[in-house]
Amino acid sequence: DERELEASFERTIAHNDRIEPRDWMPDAYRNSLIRQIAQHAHSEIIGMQPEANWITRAPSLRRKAILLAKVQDEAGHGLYLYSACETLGVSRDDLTRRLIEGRQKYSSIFNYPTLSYADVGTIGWLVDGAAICNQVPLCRTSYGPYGRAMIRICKEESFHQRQGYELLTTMMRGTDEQRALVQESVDRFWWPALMMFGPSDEQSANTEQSMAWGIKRHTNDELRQRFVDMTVPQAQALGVTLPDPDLVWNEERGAYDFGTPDWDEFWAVVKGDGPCNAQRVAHRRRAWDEGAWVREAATAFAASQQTSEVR
Ligand code: FAQ
Repeated sequence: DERELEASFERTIAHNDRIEPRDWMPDAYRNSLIRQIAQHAHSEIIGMQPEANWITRAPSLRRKAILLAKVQDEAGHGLYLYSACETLGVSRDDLTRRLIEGRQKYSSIFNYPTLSYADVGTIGWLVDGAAICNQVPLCRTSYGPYGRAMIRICKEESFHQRQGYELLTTMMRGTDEQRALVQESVDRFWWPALMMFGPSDEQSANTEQSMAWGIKRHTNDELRQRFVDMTVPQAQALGVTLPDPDLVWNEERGAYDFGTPDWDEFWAVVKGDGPCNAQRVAHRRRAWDEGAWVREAATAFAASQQTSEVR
């Protein structure tokens, strides 16, 4: 009966074992997973746009090949994640509709524009760097299909992070103008990258329950701190300044102190008022509409195959 099933679910969570698609789970657990995995999938797909903006203007064949591969990887991540989400009983079509109708979110970071080629490097270094920090613990999330998708995604994100850092290293060894482009790009992306981890723990509505269910393994602030501590030495090695006057090593804590992100800006972007929100969603909607004939043709073909099998 229901009580027995619930007790079995709680035992699985307490043992840090995995919940699998056919297992019983509370509706709230299922819905919270759909919310988080769908947002994550949407982020990967919408996240293709800012970098794709530079594919046709890559400075060399080598850079173009790297960038193409990276943007294609993001599409793949979106597809693994939509598949993981479908195991919870929602269809990809439905999820895409929720995105283009503004009923589901995607990461705030992709609502900022990419203004120079240095942004390709900065996104790899900081945005993929933040994504790795957030996603490595998600490999141990309590829902099996999500955790398994994360393993492969994290390996690819590591490559993305390295290519970004390598691009910036090359520019920093170049001309004064190139160094200025890198610094300007880092100045724009630093705070939005910190916001990727979500609101502060006091403002985070979902963290407590998600931690209790083993969906999340760390709080937003813990991961933000980990990211700062990991990134400061990399900034020093690169020779760029992070735009935070309060950033200072705290001997006692064995960690960096840092300033407070502009949370008003964060909530405005989350609610749809960032610099590129309208453009990003409109582009996704256009791609969806223009792809309608492909979906219809595929469905008609599948149906005709079924009829011929019956015959
Ligand atoms: N943007 O209660 P919490 C990538 C929402 S990496 C927009 O703390 P939670 C790789 C949140 O949904 C980026 N909304 O929420 C890549 C909630 O609203 P809701 C994707 C945000 O879930 C690189 C409300 O605020 N990664 O794509 C954001 O416990 C380069 C309150 O927040 C993931 O999605 C935000 N930054 O913690 C691709 C990782 N932060 O849902 C292309 C998986 C919070 O109640 C190029 N997700 N909100 O309506 C997570 O780890 C979590 O969902 C958090 C948020 C940490 C994002």
